[in-house]
Amino acid sequence: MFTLYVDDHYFSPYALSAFVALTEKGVAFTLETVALGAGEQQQPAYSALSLTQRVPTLVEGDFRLSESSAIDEYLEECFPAPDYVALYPASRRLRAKAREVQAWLRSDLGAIRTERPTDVVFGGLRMAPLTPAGQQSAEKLIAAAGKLLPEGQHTLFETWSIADTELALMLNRLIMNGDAVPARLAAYAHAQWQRPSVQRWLMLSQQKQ
Ligand SMILES: N[C@@H](CCC(=O)N[C@@H](CS)C(=O)NCC(=O)O)C(=O)O
Repeated sequence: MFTLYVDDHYFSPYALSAFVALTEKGVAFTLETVALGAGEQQQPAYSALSLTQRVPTLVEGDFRLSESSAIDEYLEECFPAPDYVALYPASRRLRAKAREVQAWLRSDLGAIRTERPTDVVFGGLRMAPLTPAGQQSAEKLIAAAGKLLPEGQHTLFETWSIADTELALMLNRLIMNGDAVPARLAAYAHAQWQRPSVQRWLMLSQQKQ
């Protein structure tokens, strides 16, 4: 019924989000990979499917959807709780807060994304110490995550949400490189990384290397 297009190295944080969303919903889907390094995303076969010529793209019959947060929201509407795992909190305000986290992680913290690419998380790469701009981004992330995460909890809200996977990934860019992150946030990111849907992605990524 569904086909999800992701990058062929399984390094894309956005593809991870859509993959986790589909996996959590427990619906059958086929995975296809796009060789980004070879420019396959710009070739006619893929650009006919993806408005943005980026991964991820979800295909359902003649319906095609790119942009990971749009995919997450679409799946949430197609497969709502309580029959399916919820990707977003039930309360309107908390749902808005989850979307706030998702939007922020996509639009800010560029220095972390540059200096700590996801190769660090999925490919074992280790990078040079953070520049002052990277350090400033790291401090901003740590301060915000510290405010968002309730004491003694391993989820941002009462139950897991897709924002947890995304925030944990951003923290893991630092943690897995050996950068200083408070123990409470490191424990949160570690717990999030044990989620079976994330582990499935990690297996795919490891098989590729
Ligand atoms: N805002 C998009 C970002 C997607 C994106 O940047 N994907 C990257 C891989 S991480 C990509 O396809 N890059 C190939 C290119 O831009 O040519 C989303 O959330 O899906």
